[in-house]
Amino acid sequence: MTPDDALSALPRLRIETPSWGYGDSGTRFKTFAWPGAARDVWEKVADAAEIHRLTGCAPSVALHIPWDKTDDWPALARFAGEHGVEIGAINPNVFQDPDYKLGSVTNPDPRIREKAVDHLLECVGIMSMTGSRDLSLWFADGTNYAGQDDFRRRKGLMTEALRQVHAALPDGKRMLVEYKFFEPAFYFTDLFDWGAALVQCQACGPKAKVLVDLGHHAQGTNIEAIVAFLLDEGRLGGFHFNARRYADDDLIVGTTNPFELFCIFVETCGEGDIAYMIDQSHNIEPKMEAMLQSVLNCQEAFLKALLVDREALRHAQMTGDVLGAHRVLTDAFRTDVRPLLEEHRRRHGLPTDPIKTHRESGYAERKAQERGVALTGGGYPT
Ligand code: PSV
Ligand code: MN
Repeated sequence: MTPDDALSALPRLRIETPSWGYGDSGTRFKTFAWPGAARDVWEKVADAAEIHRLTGCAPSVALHIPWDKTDDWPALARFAGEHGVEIGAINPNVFQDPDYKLGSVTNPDPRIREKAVDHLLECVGIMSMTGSRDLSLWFADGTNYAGQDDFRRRKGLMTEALRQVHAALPDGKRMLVEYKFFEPAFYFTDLFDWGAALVQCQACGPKAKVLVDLGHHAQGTNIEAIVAFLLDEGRLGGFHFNARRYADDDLIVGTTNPFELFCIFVETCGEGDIAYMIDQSHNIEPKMEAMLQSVLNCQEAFLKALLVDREALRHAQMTGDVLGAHRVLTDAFRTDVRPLLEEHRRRHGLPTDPIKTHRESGYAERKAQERGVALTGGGYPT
């Protein structure tokens, strides 16, 4: 694509930010309170709106239930609208209640399975009130030891639960099924990879799509190939961005392996209805600046992917020019797109240097004054 065409296509990129990235969060060792971190869902939405104001490409915020529960969903949706953003994916939580020690929808106890499905259906109800399109499903279900439970029985229980949710989804809504090969279960997880998630989605119906989270793969997994396969099957529904050097660790996307991020966008940028979302919750970084950096890293990688000379790539591929084809990609990857991004921001009335503008705006300092040090806003245990 020419730089001009790439600039016209750039506004296609919309990245959702997660409410849980604005509250306090930590590791299992310590949560450090961040001065000014959002304390409730209203403050999280306001922070998400500020990120959108600065970037112009983060127009929605994902919620996690019950962390973000409110008794007036329409008021929250209105509040979001007044701040220039929408409520995005609804993420049920079937992993923190003590009942879920042995799993949620694949728990051996039918009473607990029913409780989990009820919560998922409650979240489908919330989607209607917030105007959300996607229900984003991740299960901590799994086992720790060989023999602990029966793989095939659990597979059937997962299908049964997902089908109930699929049947309850109104037209135009989707369910995104996220896989993860470890944690908190360490021997087996019920949705251990994209194949398991895809099979479950196919068993449910067309509203079920796979969600790929960058941090949920073994070292060395070729994630861009997974993305290509799922797109080809019409089943790639969403993508969670983060960076992980060792395992799922919530670091800022693009900081560990920017080339991988670029290669993923090379596969997705032309196609599909993919919900791109940041799934990070920062521990020692300034909350707002970390989120801003994450969105900007995605935008930069996306723009580079748009610049790939597809015709030259195809020609090199078809003529067996192995390194020529590779160089078509690296040429685009190596392009300094900062001047183009500045031009894009000028055209759209956005700050040309969003991080500088954020730093100079005093937003973080003002919020620190107003909100203080709370250690209450996150969903994770403190
Ligand atoms: C699980 O590790 C996950 O990636 C899921 O998307 C959750 O909803 C999210 O993190 C927040 O815990
Ligand atoms: Mn995720």
